[in-house]
Amino acid sequence: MKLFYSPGACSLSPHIVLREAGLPFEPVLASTKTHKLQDGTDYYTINPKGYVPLLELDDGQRLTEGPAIVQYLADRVPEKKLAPANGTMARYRLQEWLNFITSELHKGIGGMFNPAMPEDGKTVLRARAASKLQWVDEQLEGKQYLMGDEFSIADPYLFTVANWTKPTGIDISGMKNLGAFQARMAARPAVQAAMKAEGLLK
Ligand SMILES: N[C@@H](CCC(=O)N[C@@H](CS)C(=O)NCC(=O)O)C(=O)O
Repeated sequence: MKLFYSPGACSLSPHIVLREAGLPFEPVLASTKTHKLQDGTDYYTINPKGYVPLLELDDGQRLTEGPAIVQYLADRVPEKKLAPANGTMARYRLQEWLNFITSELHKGIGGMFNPAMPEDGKTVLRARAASKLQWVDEQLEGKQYLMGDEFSIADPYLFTVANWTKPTGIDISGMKNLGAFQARMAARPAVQAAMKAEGLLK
């Protein structure tokens, strides 16, 4: 498989999941700024949507949308228990988290990276993201991970978007559970390996 990614972008989530899953893959850099691969290929010819992540399967099929990609990967290795079994209530709980992160956090926080976003807009997005993260912080009370004491594919997604609070100026210093979650995630070998591979860690 090939994972098309850009350093530190939302593609870090499936990148971590690939490493947690222990599945062989080739990371392919697709800059979100230039929309070009390192060999000059126009990324729109690979993903007409223009964005990362994209997972190219061994049979050539291409899968987009982070929440779909991470579920596909988890279902490839059920023995790793990265996601509850399909059809169970726990799976819907996982999907509840993935959808919350993608629609309520990812797009709001990510929007602040848009150079065309005016300062007023950033202020609104910052406050909105902070209140949603405050809610996440409350949900993490007494838990190691979003789904409880077991790691799941929702966790790298939250970790990735919560990392964006620093460059976007969202203050999470008072969110102790979220801070502890970020530190717990950062200590996982798969997270460190993915971050090193993306040049985010030495
Ligand atoms: N709906 C997509 C959104 C992916 C997305 O927003 N990717 C960003 C990076 S975090 C990107 O590649 N932006 C560049 C662009 O849209 O051209 C998903 O959840 O996978």
